[in-house]
Amino acid sequence: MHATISIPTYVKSARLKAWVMDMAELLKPDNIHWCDGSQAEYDRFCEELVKSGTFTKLDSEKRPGCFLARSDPSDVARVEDRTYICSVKKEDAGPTNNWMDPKEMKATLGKLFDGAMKGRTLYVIPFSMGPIGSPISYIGYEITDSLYVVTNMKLMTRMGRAVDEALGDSDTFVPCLHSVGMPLEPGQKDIPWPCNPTVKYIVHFPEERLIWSYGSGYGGNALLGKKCLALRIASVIGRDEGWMAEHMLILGVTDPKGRKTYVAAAFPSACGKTNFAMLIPPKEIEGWKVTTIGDDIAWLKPAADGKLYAINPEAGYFGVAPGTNYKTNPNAMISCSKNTIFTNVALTDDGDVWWEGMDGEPPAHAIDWQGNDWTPGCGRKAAHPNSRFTAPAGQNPAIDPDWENPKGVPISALVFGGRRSTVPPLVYQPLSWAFGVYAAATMGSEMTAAAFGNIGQVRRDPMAMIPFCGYHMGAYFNHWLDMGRKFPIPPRIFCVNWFRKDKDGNFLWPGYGENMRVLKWIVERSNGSARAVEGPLGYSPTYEDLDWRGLDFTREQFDAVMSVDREEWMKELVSHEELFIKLFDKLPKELLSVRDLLISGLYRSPSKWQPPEYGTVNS
Ligand code: O2Y
Ligand code: MN
Repeated sequence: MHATISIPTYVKSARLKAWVMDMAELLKPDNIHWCDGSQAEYDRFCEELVKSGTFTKLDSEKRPGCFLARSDPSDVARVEDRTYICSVKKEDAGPTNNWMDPKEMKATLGKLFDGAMKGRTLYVIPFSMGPIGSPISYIGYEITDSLYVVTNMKLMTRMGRAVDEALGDSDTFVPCLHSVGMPLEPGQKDIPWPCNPTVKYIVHFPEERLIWSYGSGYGGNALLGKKCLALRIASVIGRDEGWMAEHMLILGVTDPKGRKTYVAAAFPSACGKTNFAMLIPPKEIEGWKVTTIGDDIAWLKPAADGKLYAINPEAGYFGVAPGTNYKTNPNAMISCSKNTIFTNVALTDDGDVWWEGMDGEPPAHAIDWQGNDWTPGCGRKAAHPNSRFTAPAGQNPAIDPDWENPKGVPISALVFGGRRSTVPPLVYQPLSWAFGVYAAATMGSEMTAAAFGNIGQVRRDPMAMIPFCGYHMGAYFNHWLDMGRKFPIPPRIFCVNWFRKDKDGNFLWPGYGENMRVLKWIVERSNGSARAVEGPLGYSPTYEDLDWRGLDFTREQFDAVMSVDREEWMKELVSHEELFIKLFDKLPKELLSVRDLLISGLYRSPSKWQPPEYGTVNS
């Protein structure tokens, strides 16, 4: 006996109704629930999750409206090796994506999904990526058997009846199918974190704009609006429609005269992206303020006024907890102080949460992310390194007043940064859009964990999009070059590196709030008011061009973090070859010319270049 569907009368889309009915027939759930997205529904679901043991309610004074979930130890992060782009032709997915023939993949997954929701409830989640009704937004529908996913989607997206009403009788939505891959036999008791410990598939069909995810209940594998829709599928839609879906934060900078400049910035995972999105300027940089539009994803569209407009398609933060504290990111700490779902952090004896790197002393005792007793010095981490808080974006004290503006905000600068202990300087501005695309295409990060290779080895992560581009990376570079031709004056491109170290392994730049000094120069430069000198990589500030009020940072220190070493850069440019050879069939050959120009620029400069003292050159 399987469930019958009762589709709300306000649901009008024939395609949507047919898809849900087909899926229900395949998945064979015991019950079906169409989410209305109301607070009452969310509260009821949280109560159910507490009863089933998935959620622990936290202390209502210390963390009002907050819950803690512990995942299965086999299900703690995005699984890149199980993520597929199933384009019709293999060459369209490119060499940086896993690929399988879509028919073959559908046959494999069709068998897994057959009866996958037996003993469970099928939830239909209507969601909008971006403000409901914005011309830049996109509607998705996620079918899932995980109530944890439903509650997280409520915080991360605009979800519920208003989306059904906005869709009306249109057929334009992205169907997203998700199952934890653990059907229940009659009488079988459920477990707090159902998943399939051995079989996981995160699959995208770009031509059909369709997503199928099986076996995992965690983060980017299961909250399908985020990486799957808003990046992998949206990057394909953007390529086809002339816009860009990017792995970028968006922030607003207000200067002392009240003028606002918006900046979008791409950093690979583990480079302090959320901290930069919520940066608090040092008090000495008087009158400057940073506000947040988004911390992870930007949709960027050219508008009729010749400018590039951006929205944050998300409505919440799925932020990494360890290392977040009132020094590194006070705004994130306040964002997750209430109405938040925590996943895989530690539970303290007084009903609060704790993670490594939180302010103050560690608790004398806690329950760790696996549900075991934990004490300081026990030799284990209390929180999983990829533990998360899911918090509503509106709780960020620095949220920008225009974060839900359906028009988006005009972007003046695009910033790219990797994690490199040597080679790239603190900041520079490539000479042109094409030089900027080259720099972004070749950005990389040194491994901090052995997940992808040897520690210290550089992993190329073009535009921080390697795990998230839904098509061939070479074609993606071409799309970037094309986009630059759409504007009378394209946004300025900048490269930053907060992570350069000296010979003894000490960071050369203090980072965090001090990054405001670099951001201020970027903003002033984008608005045409900051000076720069031309060097081998492009334009750079001199020591005099950065605002040093409140920071003791000498000219020697500045030279050390800004220098460009010809030998190092020659090796760097040679190492780009590996990526270019990999992508050669679709690589825009313009990028090879840019590299030639960079090589000749390096030869024309001193072997160790640093920004000259102001006044010694024309600037
Ligand atoms: O492991 C996951 O599922 C989360 S990954 C993630 C979450 C929020 C923002 N960015 C990322 C990322 O990997 O870039
Ligand atoms: Mn991310």
